[in-house]
Amino acid sequence: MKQFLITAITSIVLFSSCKKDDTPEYNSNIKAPLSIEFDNVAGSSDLELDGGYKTANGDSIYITKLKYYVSNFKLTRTDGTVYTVPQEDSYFLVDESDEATHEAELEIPEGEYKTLSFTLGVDSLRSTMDISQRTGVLDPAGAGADMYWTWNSGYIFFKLEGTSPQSMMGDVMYHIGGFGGYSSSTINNIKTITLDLSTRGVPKVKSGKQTNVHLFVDALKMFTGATNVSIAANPMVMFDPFSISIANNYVSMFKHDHTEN
Ligand SMILES: [Cu+2]
Repeated sequence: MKQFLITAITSIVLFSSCKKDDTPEYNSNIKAPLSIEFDNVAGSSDLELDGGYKTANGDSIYITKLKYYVSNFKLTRTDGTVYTVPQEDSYFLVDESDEATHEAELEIPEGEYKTLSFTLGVDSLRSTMDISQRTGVLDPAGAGADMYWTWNSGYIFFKLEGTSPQSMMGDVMYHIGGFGGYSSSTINNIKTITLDLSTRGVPKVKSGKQTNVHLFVDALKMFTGATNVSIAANPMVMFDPFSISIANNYVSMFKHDHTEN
């Protein structure tokens, strides 16, 4: 009887201590899926191709194309340690016209993460690598074909095209790139984006489930910030010093909206 009581009490204690522990156990040796969703918007509206929008300057724009590279993902755990996604698995080309490209699928160690950081564009190291190291979305003869300047051997990081009544020729074209070139005196528009994930839902990454960090990307931010962009004055910007002002504006287009845990 005494033996039975001890066993019973022990199992109650074990059972209840097990039940009380409702924080999920993470194993940082196990990798689990985390998707980063790039949900393109235009101000407070969802972005639709051929949709008409107003810029901060009051200009009208009909956006027909929006594409940009995101790469070099890094995540900081709630305990402050950092996980860097292996570089080969870290290049994505978001294309508004192709739904399948709106999520960057990552595999990262189980855990809770408070900060997300990534490059908007393609880092200079990869930009100058042999063509054999630039495959998939970086293949200038394939998926990256309209995102590469052969004359400049560099990627277009961000491309927005459309039409506007404020443009003298009707078209608008913003092709923003510039990795710094082979000498440091050329345009460098590589931007690092860092987003706090702690206030709108910390992702709890665990194997056996899909976790999604949902970002809003406001394309109209390229027209406003330190420089208000007038379409009449700058309907076409490519590899040009004014691209620096546009890139300084569009760094603020990313916002963490929520997380699906
Ligand atoms: Cu969502």
